[in-house]
Amino acid sequence: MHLSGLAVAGLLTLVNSALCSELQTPTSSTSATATPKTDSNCANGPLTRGCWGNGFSISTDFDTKWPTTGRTVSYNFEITNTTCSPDGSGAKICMLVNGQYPGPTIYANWGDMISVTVKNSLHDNGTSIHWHGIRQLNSNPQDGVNGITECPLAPGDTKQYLFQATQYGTTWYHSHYSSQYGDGLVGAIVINGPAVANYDIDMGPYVISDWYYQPVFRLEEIVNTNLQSASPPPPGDNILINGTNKNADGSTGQYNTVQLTKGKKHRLRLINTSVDNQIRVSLDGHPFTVISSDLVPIHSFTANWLLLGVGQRYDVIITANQTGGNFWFRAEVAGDCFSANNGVGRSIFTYAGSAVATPNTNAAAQPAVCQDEGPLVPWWPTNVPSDAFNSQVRDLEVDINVEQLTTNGQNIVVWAVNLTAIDVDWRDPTLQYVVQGNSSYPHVYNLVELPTEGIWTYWVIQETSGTPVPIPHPIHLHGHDFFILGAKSGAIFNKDTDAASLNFANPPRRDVTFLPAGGWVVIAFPTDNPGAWLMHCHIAWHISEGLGVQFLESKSTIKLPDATWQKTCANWNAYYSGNPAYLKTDSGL
Ligand SMILES: *[C@@H]1O[C@H](CO)[C@@H](O)[C@H](O)[C@H]1NC(C)=O
Ligand SMILES: *[C@@H]1O[C@H](CO)[C@@H](O)[C@H](O)[C@H]1NC(C)=O
Ligand SMILES: *[C@@H]1O[C@H](CO)[C@@H](O)[C@H](O)[C@H]1NC(C)=O
Ligand SMILES: *[C@@H]1O[C@H](CO)[C@@H](O)[C@H](O)[C@H]1NC(C)=O
Ligand SMILES: *[C@@H]1O[C@H](CO)[C@@H](O)[C@H](O)[C@H]1NC(C)=O
Ligand SMILES: *[C@@H]1O[C@H](CO)[C@@H](O)[C@H](O)[C@H]1NC(C)=O
Ligand SMILES: *[C@@H]1O[C@H](CO)[C@@H](O)[C@H](O)[C@H]1NC(C)=O
Ligand SMILES: [Cu+2]
Repeated sequence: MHLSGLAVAGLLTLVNSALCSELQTPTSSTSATATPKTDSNCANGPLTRGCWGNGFSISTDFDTKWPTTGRTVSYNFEITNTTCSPDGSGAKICMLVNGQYPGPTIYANWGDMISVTVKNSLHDNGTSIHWHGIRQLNSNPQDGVNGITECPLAPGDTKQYLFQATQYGTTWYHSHYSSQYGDGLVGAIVINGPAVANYDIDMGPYVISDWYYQPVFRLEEIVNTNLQSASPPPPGDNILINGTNKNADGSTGQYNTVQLTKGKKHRLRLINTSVDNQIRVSLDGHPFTVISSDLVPIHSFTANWLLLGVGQRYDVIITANQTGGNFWFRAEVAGDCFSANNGVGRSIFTYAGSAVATPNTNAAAQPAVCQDEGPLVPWWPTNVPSDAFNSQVRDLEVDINVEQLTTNGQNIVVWAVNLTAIDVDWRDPTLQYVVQGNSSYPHVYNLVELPTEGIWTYWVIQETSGTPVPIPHPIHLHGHDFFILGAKSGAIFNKDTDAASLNFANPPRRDVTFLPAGGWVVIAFPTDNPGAWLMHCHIAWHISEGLGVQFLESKSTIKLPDATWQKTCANWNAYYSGNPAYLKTDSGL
């Protein structure tokens, strides 16, 4: 389906060295004849998006080098329990940042420090805010995962998160307090930096999400009841595009509208903030040129439809080369990913000079393969060593399993990684164990120690064949991007026969990937960031039900939390012990 522009291994070196000049012509290609120029000499602009300045460019290895800008961008977030009605269908309880859905967008430049002061003004819930995809190099206590890297913020409490943007591109933030983000506690993060292709206009984030009319804590109960009888979770009620849509029968709400300028190239930052549903998106008459997957710049390819797993992002360039008029932007649940929704997502893209009107455009033919898009060839090439694979690879089996959840004493059906369902104790986050030098982690912390820094680790994530509900899972890792060496649906990984099919040469790299239905995915990441890092399915219901594992990496060199961090725990413990009514009923994540 996809036309791979530059993704030919043999061209890699040439393309890298010729990059800056290549990007100076608005119409692409001709890299072979262009005169190479050093990256550090040019500034970023519409015709030189590969450049950044001060010695940094798209060809910088952002694992080892990033600007130090001396600048801190600061935001204040107040989280409230309120009501909202993004598609006009009637008010529901929402938990929002500064009363907005989606929450305010965080803007920063590559290398900036980002400071967000979060105040929890909820009445009856704690909260913790995770900065999805941010590497948090040597800043593990800022990762915002209650029960692992911090205690939740008690109602009334405030916490400052402070971290550096060592990568650039498009990402998002969300609550990690059970399924709380499903009630609207999400927002976009845009980190300006270089890009692999030129564009004129940055249209900013475009947040796409499933939407439910019932409060998320009630939905979780329904999901759990259904799962006991192997019934699917309830379908979503709608799909919102940048926070709005008409309702399913079109009687309320409004379409989001976007203006295109004829002849210009527009960058759109697609983000999937769903809780359950995988969604495909498309803009009629305008193929997407995909320039990054998650926070990783890639060799561009074009696609009419893009499948976004929960948490995934694609940055795309749209060339406004039609004569004018109105075009449908479509967001539809991917039925082939076992997703279901009562509504479809629609918005309208209108050329400047044309009046906004209902489009009469037709959709491109939709593919139906539930897997990551591709080819995803990272711009900065990284080869994963293959020699240590066989000796170091370890299995993490994913299955539906009956476990005794310690929190509520009920025998409920849960998802599990390595046949243990993760279940954290908000009062005793993993980092507290590290501070206390206590290595008696509860079994349900599902903790895997990675004591050796500076090596590659390899993981086979396998959905076992006994699983009664083989469905794809969007797997997300904190603290690292992972490299995806291979994946296959409906099969058990066999080291002897499948290892040879794995791709170690500049494999796809990102922070969320699909574990295909009933099959396997093999990932690798280097231990280069000490901390306690959660890896989990990003379907909110599944991580609530325990589909997660945590890596405790190089615990002896983790930057330990300070007194302010301990105060958050003291406040939480005082709140929680006095409020037995709000006992947690799920993994807590
Ligand atoms: C939100 O407000 C409703 C209605 O007052 C209340 O029942 C609910 O417990 C509140 N939830 C939180 C998290 O504060
Ligand atoms: C969070 O708040 C909701 C009400 O909005 C309540 O139903 C739920 O029990 C609370 N959960 C926790 C764990 O605080
Ligand atoms: C989506 O909404 C945000 C404001 O919430 C805005 O900054 C952004 O430009 C919008 N995206 C598009 C593509 O219009
Ligand atoms: C968002 O992710 C969910 C869950 O993985 C998926 O069902 C949905 O299709 C994705 N949305 C888009 C726009 O791809
Ligand atoms: C518009 O540009 C796209 C590339 O983004 C190209 O595939 C398409 O053929 C062009 N369409 C027209 C009408 O020129
Ligand atoms: C270590 O943690 C375990 C599990 O929470 C606890 O039972 C034990 O008392 C702790 N040990 C110390 C010395 O704090
Ligand atoms: C999986 O769980 C088993 C039993 O608890 C444990 O022995 C094994 O080390 C775990 N696997 C990994 C990769 O930690
Ligand atoms: Cu899942």
